[in-house]
Amino acid sequence: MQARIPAMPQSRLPMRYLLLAVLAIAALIVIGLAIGLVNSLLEFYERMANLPLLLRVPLIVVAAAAVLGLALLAWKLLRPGPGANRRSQKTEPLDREAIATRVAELRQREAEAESLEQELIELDRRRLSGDCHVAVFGEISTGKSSLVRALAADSVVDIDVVGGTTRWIRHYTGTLPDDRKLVITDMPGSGEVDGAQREQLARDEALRAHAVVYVVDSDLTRAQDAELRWLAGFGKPLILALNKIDRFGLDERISLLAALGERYAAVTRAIVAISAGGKENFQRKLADGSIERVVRERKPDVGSLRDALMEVTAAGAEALEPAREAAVLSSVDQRSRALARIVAARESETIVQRYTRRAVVGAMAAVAPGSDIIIQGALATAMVRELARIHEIPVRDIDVENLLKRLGLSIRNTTAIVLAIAGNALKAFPGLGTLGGGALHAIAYGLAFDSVGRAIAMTLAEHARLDADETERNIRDLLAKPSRDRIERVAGVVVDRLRRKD
Ligand SMILES: Nc1nc2c(ncn2[C@@H]2O[C@H](COP(=O)(O)OP(=O)(O)OP(=O)(O)O)[C@@H](O)[C@H]2O)c(=O)[nH]1
Ligand SMILES: [Mg+2]
Repeated sequence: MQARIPAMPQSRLPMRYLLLAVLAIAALIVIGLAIGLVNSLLEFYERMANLPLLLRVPLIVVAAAAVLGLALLAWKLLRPGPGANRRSQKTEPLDREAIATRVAELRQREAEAESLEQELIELDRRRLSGDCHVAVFGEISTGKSSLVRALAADSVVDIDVVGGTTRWIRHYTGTLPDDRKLVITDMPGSGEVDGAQREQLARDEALRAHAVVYVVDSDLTRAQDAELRWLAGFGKPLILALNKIDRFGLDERISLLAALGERYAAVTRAIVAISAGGKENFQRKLADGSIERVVRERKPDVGSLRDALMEVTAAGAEALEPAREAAVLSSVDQRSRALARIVAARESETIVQRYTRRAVVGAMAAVAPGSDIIIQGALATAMVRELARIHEIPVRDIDVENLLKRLGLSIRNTTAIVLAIAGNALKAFPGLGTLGGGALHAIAYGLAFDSVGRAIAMTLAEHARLDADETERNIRDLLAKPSRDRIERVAGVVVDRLRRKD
């Protein structure tokens, strides 16, 4: 700050002249080029006009084809790829119906989607109630409960010096100076050690409210800054309340508020300084000379916050509903996508296991099991199709075919490695070694098939398409370090099969 002020004006003067000179030269060059271009165009036009028609027409056709070809090439190079398409899908406005459908589907797939369903029911319930909800949010012990009590004077609210006093979400009714009622929510504080679950509870509730009061009792920490900006991102009215101002002197108060204003005016609707009250301890000297410790309620001073609340909720719950709904839907959308990914991973595991089992059994039935079965096998195709369906990714037959062809080649190149792993598996599991070469091949084949399935599932989950390069990389990784669990499972199928044969 200091260095910027004195030196700048003088040192800037010669720079400006230099800049002006450079600009003037650049302007002259541009004008010269433009004149040259116009001249060339006119000359070209004249020469074309002088050409006989028989020569002129083919020239025009060739030029038009060249321009068209160039445009097509540009379109091919610049058009957004499938990945970009998928990304833009995510920024589309949230579709309530699509989200509800996904949640219902997840419920059918036995996913833990009940809380998401409840969230949507609560969304409607609050809309129909017509109440205006204000959430009091902030880190532990910043004075949220004291503030709720000051705003909803008749309520009994838990207040304690010990952080983490409020453990559940509770609603109270407060009355504004213009007699309008607000449902005010007290909630657990964020930033509590081991309080991640309660913090999530509070964050979800903050999204359900029409407006949020973010309470701090000093300048914001990095974590508070991030939390405030996260809340602001939902576009709902957000008030920053600096609490416990009774602890600051007037100068300190003014400079703190100015600093907050500079940083957060753009993301909040109002920044207010308050004293929510709370309890104060002091000592009193009695007539007999003894000292008595007294705890008494501090007188709250929350007028500026009441005014700010009156202003931000003036339009009423209905007007604030779209932003509230968008916030809740965005949360449900994110959570349901995350859950869908978990369910897809779980279902993929089952599918890969099922098909690997079938493939191993098939391979043992064949005379000389080899990697070609992976390429051509109807089993592999069916597995890819099922995996794609689970990940909700449409795939064309030709894409599946091409992918399997390519993976078959790469598996063939790694057959030696797979056989070596299978050989080690035979050694690692006593008794397997006596099963002979057929068993070795079957285990190798099972491991390869299992790796293909897993690699495809991983690629679909991460890239949302059948990316051959990525799948090959995943296969290599999986084959490089097959887990004991996988080897055991594949070997188990082989042993089981052989026993049955016996
Ligand atoms: N000096 C001062 N202390 C306050 C004020 N408001 C609250 N406090 C004190 O801050 C401490 C925490 O108050 P609570 O209202 O329980 O804070 P909370 O944010 O609800 O805390 P948790 O529920 O534990 O997250 C208590 O000791 C209050 O007495 C205030 O305006 N000034
Ligand atoms: Mg509390």
